[in-house]
Amino acid sequence: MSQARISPASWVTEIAELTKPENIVWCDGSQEEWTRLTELLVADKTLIRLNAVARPNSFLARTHPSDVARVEDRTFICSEQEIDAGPTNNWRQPAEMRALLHAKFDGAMRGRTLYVVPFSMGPVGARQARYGIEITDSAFVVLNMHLMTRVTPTVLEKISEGADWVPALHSVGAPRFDAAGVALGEQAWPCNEDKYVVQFPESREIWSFGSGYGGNALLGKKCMSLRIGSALGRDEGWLAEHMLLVRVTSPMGKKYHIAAAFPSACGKTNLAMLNPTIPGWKVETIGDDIAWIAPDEAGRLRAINPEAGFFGVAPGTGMKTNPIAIQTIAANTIFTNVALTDDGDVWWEGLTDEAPEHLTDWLGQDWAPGADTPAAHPNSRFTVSIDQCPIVASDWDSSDGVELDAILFGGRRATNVPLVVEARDWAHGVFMGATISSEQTAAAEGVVGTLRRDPFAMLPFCGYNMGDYWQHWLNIGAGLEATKLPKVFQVNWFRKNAAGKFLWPGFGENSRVIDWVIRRIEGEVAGVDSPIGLLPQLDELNLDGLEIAAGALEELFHIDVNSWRAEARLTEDFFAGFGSHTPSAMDEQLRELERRLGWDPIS
Ligand code: OXD
Ligand code: MN
Repeated sequence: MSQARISPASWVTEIAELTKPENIVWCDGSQEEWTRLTELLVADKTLIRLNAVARPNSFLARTHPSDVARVEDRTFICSEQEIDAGPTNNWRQPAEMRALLHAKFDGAMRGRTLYVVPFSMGPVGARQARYGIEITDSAFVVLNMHLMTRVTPTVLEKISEGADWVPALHSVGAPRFDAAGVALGEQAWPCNEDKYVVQFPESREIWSFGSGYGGNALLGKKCMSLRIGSALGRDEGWLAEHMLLVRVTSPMGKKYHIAAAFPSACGKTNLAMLNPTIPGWKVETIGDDIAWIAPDEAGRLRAINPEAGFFGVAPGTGMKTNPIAIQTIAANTIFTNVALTDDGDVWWEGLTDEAPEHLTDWLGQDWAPGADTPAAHPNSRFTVSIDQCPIVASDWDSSDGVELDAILFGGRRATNVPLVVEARDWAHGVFMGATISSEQTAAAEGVVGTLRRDPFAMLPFCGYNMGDYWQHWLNIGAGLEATKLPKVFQVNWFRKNAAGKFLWPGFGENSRVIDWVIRRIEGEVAGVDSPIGLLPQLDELNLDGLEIAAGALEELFHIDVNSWRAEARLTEDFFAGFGSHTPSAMDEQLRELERRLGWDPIS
């Protein structure tokens, strides 16, 4: 459980004594701070200022080639009991990890500035907001936190009035001097080969060492909003989810709110900025990565996006795939590991059909079309404030959040999973979330290959035992009236035909699936029962103006009973991995699926 905390000032003093920085700066999230730190980082070559006409107030950073992504194998959940971290997390005994981290952080900031960044996840003062203070020795992290969170001294006032907060300590792990004061030299992108991203879910603390990149270092995101957030949600009766959040307005002018969980790199940002191809529909963005969902006084689930920015994957983002994202990043954006054009702008694979004739790639090397390596790193990113999104909902940061009407679960499945299927009830929806998966390799149609399971798209982000997390989802539903719960659907944009071609065009055409989801909410269409849930009758889908190959629609909804039986076997093994922590309701759902597949399981 959360312990009473020392004051932020005492914590900063304690950490400064351990890390021994040259100086301490308390950050306020102001424009002046942005200007000062960007100038500092341009001067020391951490940032390249982009062409001010093409991309005003925007910057490019190139990381060390070894510091380019989240480090899941170096991410730890240090609960007191190993079983509370569960089989999907790396666990270390907290005292052992604390001792190890103290040794790592001892002197880690010598010669550097220690920045204190007070931040809020969610609107300051909102019921669902939670506060944190990140200590970091990276000015680059401070700038990214400006865009991704609400950095403001008001958080310190709230804390002094008694609000709880999460201490989040970060160091790139590259001191400029050793203990004897001997200069160690400065790397272009300081980081450490030995990395630790550590969450202590009981004491709600984060310690991150060795990386300056993304989710490893911007501690408000995955570490606080998901790993610590999920543990808070378990104890306080709410849900911290890896979900986008959108408002959809129908041609009748009625507004609906949808949250959707997809594993990383399955198009969450694209769906969050959906450009509907069917006339009369409108989508407004509320969030693209994380939703905090809590029951309200009326017994409905309400959601907020705790973040304030997007940390989006650049490659594949172009005018054809996501024109809204392209408009969003027209200015005031930090790019990481994308390519640089000769006129000082950015480029990545998929931004345009053809690459410029010459680029400087993400490693700083000359690059020309036809090169063996991509110009931008596949996990290169843009960081930008959500305010810049042209379709952001005007009340995206309302303290009240939005009432959820539907929850979607999606994976990247070449086989088996239909374009859309509705859960029979909440427990069946939890089963759908628990069994999200993607094929490890593109398996042939009708054959289930090795499945990479990513339950609720939370595999790397759940701060406690995944089996207990499923039970928590069940409990949330059981505590509310069934008619007030959002409807749950499974979607799959990625099903392929036997020749390996996508059956569904995706992107803006996914609005046709949303249209069906909403007509189900309104009870305007009946669907048709199937062993795996309620499917659309084909004539219930709005396909006006869509060119789709003959037979593709039937294939998109085909339920191959043998493949589903094989999949049920894999699910059985998967559930077995959580032992007694698999809720009995999940085993019952599996039995029910098997029964509906007309299969008498040999158990
Ligand atoms: C992300 C991720 O960066 O899920 O959002 O990896
Ligand atoms: Mn994500």
